[in-house]
Amino acid sequence: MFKKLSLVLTGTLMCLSFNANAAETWRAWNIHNDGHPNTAAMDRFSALVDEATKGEVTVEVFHGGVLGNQPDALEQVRLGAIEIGNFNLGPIGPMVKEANLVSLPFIFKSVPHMFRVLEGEAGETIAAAMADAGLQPLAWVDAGARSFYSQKPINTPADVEGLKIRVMNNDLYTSMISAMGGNPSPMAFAEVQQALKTGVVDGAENNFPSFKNVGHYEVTTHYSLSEHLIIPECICVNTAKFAALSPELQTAVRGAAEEAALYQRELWAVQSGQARKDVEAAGIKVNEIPDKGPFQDAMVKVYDDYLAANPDMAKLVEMAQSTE
Ligand code: BDP
Repeated sequence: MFKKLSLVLTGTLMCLSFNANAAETWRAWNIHNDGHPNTAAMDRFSALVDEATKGEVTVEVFHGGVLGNQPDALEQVRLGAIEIGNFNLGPIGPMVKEANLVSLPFIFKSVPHMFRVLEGEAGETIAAAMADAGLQPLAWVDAGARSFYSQKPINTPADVEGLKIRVMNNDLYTSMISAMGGNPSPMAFAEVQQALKTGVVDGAENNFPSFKNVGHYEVTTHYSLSEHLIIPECICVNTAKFAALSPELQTAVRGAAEEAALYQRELWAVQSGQARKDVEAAGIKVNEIPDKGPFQDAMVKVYDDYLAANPDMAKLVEMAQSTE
């Protein structure tokens, strides 16, 4: 009798530990620090996944880019060494051609327009290509519009002439700066503040929350509302890891990502306005650029060269431009 009971108990314990081993722990990459909307949204995502999967999937978020710079982290997710993260589609463009649609300057009229494009056929094409490349998007995240900042106001493309401007890693951004007569300098996000401070670069470009969160506003004086890029972000997971989950767990994790993304968009709406106020209070001069026409004209060459080299992208460009 005792023997039997102990056998049953051992069996039960073995099952329990088997289940514990089967539970997934995912490492999540996030480049931002506390105080940035995406950091709060990724923490919320982690809590939502825990709740929705009853602890079967655990997401441990590493903030502040401690798991590496963005292009490296993206490669890690593709390989499955990091499972998931909040990524900007800018550095994904060089890996997934279709994702580069969003890195064409002025391709979107506004953030709502960007989301309409992503929710349509163009977005499906981009998501499918990303998943094929190992980066499955679970939800799209808002990253506002990117504008230039430097030690002087920029009102026309001619003001960029001769300036060394930091950009993210993507040939479209180097072409964009070159088309205005500037010198593009691709560089990891973590290095930008020091580069601005020491004059290694004369300027950079980003949205208000990122401009504020990592202190770029402390080492520049003017933020010029060129809004030349509206680049979405994603919560993206290693495709194979996601596919290996049961259908129920996939639904739970996707639902958590969608809810966290909606939360992010709400936070973004409030905190990007607040970030602008904060940097202005700290002395940053913000200048509107009422006529963006000259910037858009300067980009004609960027589009021409890009489409000549990537004729298969014309359809996606057309889809985005014809989306109301
Ligand atoms: C921020 C993005 C982040 C980028 C960063 C950059 O959220 O993913 O790495 O810009 O400029 O706005 O590198």
